[in-house]
Amino acid sequence: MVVWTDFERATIQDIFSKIDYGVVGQAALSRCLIVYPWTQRYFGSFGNLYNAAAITSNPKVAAHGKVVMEGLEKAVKNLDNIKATFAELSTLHSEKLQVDPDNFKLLGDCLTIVVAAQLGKNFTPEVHAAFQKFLAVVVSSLRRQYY
Ligand code: ZNH
Repeated sequence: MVVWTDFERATIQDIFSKIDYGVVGQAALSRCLIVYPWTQRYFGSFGNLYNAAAITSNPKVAAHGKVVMEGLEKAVKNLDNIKATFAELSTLHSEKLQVDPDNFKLLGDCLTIVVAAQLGKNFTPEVHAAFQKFLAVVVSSLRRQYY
């Protein structure tokens, strides 16, 4: 079982209360699709992902970025039960979407960059560590239904 300190709980909740899911989700998913273009293979129905300008102005990318952030919000609200919270989502990514689970870490790293840029000097080493731990638990929970 994952144990969270009061500081970690407060930090994760604080980050999610401050960020705009639409802005951050769009930026993180766009970054992932640009920096790791092979991740585009899962988004064949999203239309034009031809270059960075097309990706960052694609409304489906923006909408999906927000959906991912709303998914993460469920984890924030269930910090003591992330694995169970994400059981269904893990099965969906494994069996239906067939997303290579290594991509969860890549998207998580892109999200860290965007959050760091938004928080500026408030993104201290301690805040980074708490956020990184949160993402690690999220990634391992999303991997859980893969075999
Ligand atoms: Zn994912 C979907 C979340 C990652 C791909 N996703 C999805 C959803 C959600 C999510 C919530 C919706 C579901 C339903 O509908 O039910 N994701 C998520 C999260 C994460 C992720 C939280 C981490 C962080 N994904 C991911 C990645 C990828 C993906 C990495 C690749 C690369 N997803 C996906 C897809 C889909 C999803 C493809 C479907 C979309 C549509 O719309 O179709």
